[in-house]
Amino acid sequence: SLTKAERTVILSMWDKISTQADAIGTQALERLFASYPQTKTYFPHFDLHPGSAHLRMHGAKVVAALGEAVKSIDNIGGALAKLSELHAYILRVDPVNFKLLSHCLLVTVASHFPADFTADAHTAWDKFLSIVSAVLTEKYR
Ligand code: HNI
Repeated sequence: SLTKAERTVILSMWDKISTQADAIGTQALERLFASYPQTKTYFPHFDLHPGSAHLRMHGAKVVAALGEAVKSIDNIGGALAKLSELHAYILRVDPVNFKLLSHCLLVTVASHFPADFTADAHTAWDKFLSIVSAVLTEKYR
């Protein structure tokens, strides 16, 4: 779990991230679909061209969910319980894809806030995204 120092890093960087939430979500998805095109198979009903309305809407939703996790950083499982059921029982996204999206989110945050993205911040975000991914994949069987 996150140390007190790691929570502090996440909470303080979130203040900045939330001002650019939609752009960060959209860009992370653009990186996901460009670098790992196999992930596009989960979105046959979306227009996945860079900057499309679907990408922007979905990017905003993903980052809003991360914001809920940040707000409930001591109870991420509770905050994302509904989403966990959606991804496990309805969407059935293979868990390997969470590592790919987490990586793209990490790179996007780093590229927006290079000065904040120290090695310690990198560690904190990597752990936070692993916890979120573990919650969203824990109901698989
Ligand atoms: Ni995910 C829907 C959040 C990882 C495929 N996803 C959502 C929604 C949120 C969300 C929020 C919208 C729910 C709703 O409408 O009620 N997804 C997250 C988060 C992560 C994540 C926070 C990890 C950090 N999702 C993934 C991954 C994939 C994925 C790795 C597949 C590559 N998600 C989907 C699909 C949908 C979805 C598919 C449904 C899209 C739609 O609107 O039809």
